[in-house]
Amino acid sequence: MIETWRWYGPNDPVSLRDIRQAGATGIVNALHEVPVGDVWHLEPLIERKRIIEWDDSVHPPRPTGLSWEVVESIPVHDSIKLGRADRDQYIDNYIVSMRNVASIGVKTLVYNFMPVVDWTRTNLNLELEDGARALSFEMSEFVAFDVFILKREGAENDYTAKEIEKAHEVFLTLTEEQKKILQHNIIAGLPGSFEGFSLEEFRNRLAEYKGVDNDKYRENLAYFLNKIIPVAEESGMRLAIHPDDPPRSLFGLPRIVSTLEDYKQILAVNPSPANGFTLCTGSLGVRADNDLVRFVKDLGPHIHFAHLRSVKRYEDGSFLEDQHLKGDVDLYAVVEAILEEQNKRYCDKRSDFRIPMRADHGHVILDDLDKKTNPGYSAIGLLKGMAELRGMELGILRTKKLPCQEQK
Ligand code: DNO
Repeated sequence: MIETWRWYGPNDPVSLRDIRQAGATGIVNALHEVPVGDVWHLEPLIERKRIIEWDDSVHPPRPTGLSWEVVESIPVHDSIKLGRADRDQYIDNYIVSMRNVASIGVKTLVYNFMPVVDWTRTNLNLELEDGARALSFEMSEFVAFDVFILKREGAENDYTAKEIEKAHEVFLTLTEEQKKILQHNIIAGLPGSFEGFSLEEFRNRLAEYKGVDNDKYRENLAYFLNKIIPVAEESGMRLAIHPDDPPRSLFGLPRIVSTLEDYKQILAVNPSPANGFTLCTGSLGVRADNDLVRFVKDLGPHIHFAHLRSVKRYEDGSFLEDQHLKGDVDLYAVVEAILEEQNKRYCDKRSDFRIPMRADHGHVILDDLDKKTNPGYSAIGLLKGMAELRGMELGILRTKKLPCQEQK
């Protein structure tokens, strides 16, 4: 696999040097500063690529040894998601951005089709027994926010009486400060999600999705895909849609990238090799009925990127982001399946036989506990996860008989 690392750009507290020392060779980056819907112009892309790939603190500048492998993500404008009359203009912008990204040599593009909220957690600082801090999603806190803080119309119909009762108990224990933090965690936008809202803005945004059910939403995605897949093909790009995180409906919104069936429907829009997926094991792994090895076996040639992390699932739908090799996701089995897929590609002489992966979200541990870090993206926790995954990959490659062995 190609070991990549998500870097948030020049303001990321994790430096490119840190990333090199962690052993990654690929960078995952985005122009986070560009507003959703605007074009990503060539100059800032070239500049960003230069910063990533060239160290000019020395003269003459020398290569950093890092290459910009993946763009994650160019966000998709609401007009496209909602199928509004002005969507073509935003799709045209998207296409210009894609061409610009391809022209600087970045060929893997992540995007998502989650409505209104991107990845969602209730707690960004859950203290674990050993003092480490983790991200988690507590169902009753989420329901408490939806029903008692946001007071979304009809919210109570989306939950069982028991869930609402439990959420009410939780709500009553929350201080004003805790309510604010909960609201902030859920709707203020996590890193990489591009947008954040106030309560009022959030209500308005949700209102726009009234009447957009999964079928309609799928049509809107298909319309978008039918326009961008030919562009990806022409420019040698691989599209990698990111799954819903968590993989179930939130706030009564449509959700169409949560299961293997969903992935297959996306592929059915156009089976082009360019039409592909991010296998995010932590997002998909929140559902016990998602068999992740099956995803790799059934969709193998279309898996263009892997986010590797694990979650611990709870009965009521809550989950905790666990250590990479702990929790309920069997990453050993997933990595083994990915290596088999790589081997098939190698036998088939595909030039993209090495699948980029990144250790996704680590715990905040050691010195990072005293630092300001991006939720999920503190250096030492990610370094630990990546080192564990790297060792596991090597172990599998050394012991497994693969028909076209050489795939490093
Ligand atoms: C969280 C990430 C998301 C993801 C985007 C993709 O860590 O998995 O931010 O990158 O949803 O568009």
